[in-house]
Order: sequence, then structure tokens, then C-alpha cells
Amino acid sequence: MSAPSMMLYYNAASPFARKVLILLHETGQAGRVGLKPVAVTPVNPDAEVCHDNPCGKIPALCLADDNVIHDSRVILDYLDHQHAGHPLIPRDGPARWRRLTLASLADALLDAAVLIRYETFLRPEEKHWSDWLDNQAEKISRSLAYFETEAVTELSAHFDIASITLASALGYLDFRQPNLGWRSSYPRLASWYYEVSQRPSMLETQPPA
Ligand SMILES: N[C@@H](CCC(=O)N[C@@H](CS)C(=O)NCC(=O)O)C(=O)O
Repeated sequence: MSAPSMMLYYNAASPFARKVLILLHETGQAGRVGLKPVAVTPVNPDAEVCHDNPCGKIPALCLADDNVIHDSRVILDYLDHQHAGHPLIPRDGPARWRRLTLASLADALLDAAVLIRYETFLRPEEKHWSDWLDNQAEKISRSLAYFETEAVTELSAHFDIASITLASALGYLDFRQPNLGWRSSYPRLASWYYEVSQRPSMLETQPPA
């Protein structure tokens, strides 16, 4: 196998980086991308990441021509144009906008979960803002309720951009909020997630134990 032609700044705990890894596995491209592990938080930026992505966030993908693509949504779009199989982001029609909207909601759920992590893990306890934390938690529960009642059947139809993003988000909830107990409130989603969790792309990209 030839050497990877691209390099991904990532962290095994990052759910946004996991989205990229899942798509790489699903589309048979994992061997094309070398992985560069970095540890970043909003209060501990990494100089090399900041050089390539001024906002300091991961994932960021360095291409063979030295251009850098960042934000997981943009990276997934780029990589989905780099394989010959069935696109994981519908190219046009109503399916495109529906699946991207579902993915966007799962990304927003993830943003809320990551912000909760920063508030509870990085900020001193006496400075925690409970109203703010409660409202981030509400964003998560409203989004889960929507997926449960309005989207789980659609999700089951394809493992694509929407499913990858939601699966990564649910995996992150299990990883960072193991006591949340979301499965009892959202049983259809739990059963969907159980099924997709068996996919090789999910098993090979699990967050650290
Ligand atoms: N919208 C971005 C979010 C990326 C993101 O928030 N990544 C986190 C790690 S999970 C990060 O880099 N945090 C460092 C920071 O916010 O400075 C994406 O989809 O890639």
C-alpha cells in the first residue's frame, strides 16, 4: 500500500474527528490519511494546529498540495468526493437538504455536549454557570427527542452523513456523560444505535476506554 498522501490532526476523544475516521473507513480511504494526534482545548491551543487552522480546532486535514481543509463538515464533503462508491452526502435533490439538516442537528447536539465538557472539566467548579449548563443539556434532550420521534426511520435507511454524525454524537454522550441514561427515554434511537455500533467503522473508531 502506498504512503498516506494526507494528514489529519485528530484526537481519539474528539467526536468531530471521529466523524472523519468513520467516513474514511466506510469509503475505503483509511489508508490515504496519516493521523497526527494532538491535544487541544480552548485554553490549551496547539501551535502547529493553529498554524494550519487559525481557530485552533480539530479535525483539520492537510492535503498533498499543502492546502488545509478544516471543520469536520467540510472535510467529510471533500473526502466524499474522493471515492468512487455511493456518495455518503446526497449530491442533490430533497435528500441532500434533509440529510444535511439531520447532520447539522446532530452536530449542534455535539457542540452542546462538548461545551458542557469544557464548562465542567476546564472551568473551576466555583465558576460553573448552572443555567448555562442546564440550557446546553436541554439542547441535547430536545435534539434526541426529535431524532426519536421524527427521524429514526429515515436514519435506518442509509448509513450516511446524517447517521455518521448522530452515531458519533451518541458515542460521545456515552463517553463523556455515561450516567445520562438517554436509552431509556429514547428506545428507538437506542435500538438504532445498537445496530450501527456493530459496523466495523464504528468499532474501529471508538473513543478511548
Ligand atoms: N465545527 C467544528 C467543531 C470542532 C471542535 O469543536 N473540535 C474540538 C475538539 S472535539 C476542538 O478542537 N476544540 C478546541 C477549541 O475549541 O479550541 C467541526 O465540526 O470540526
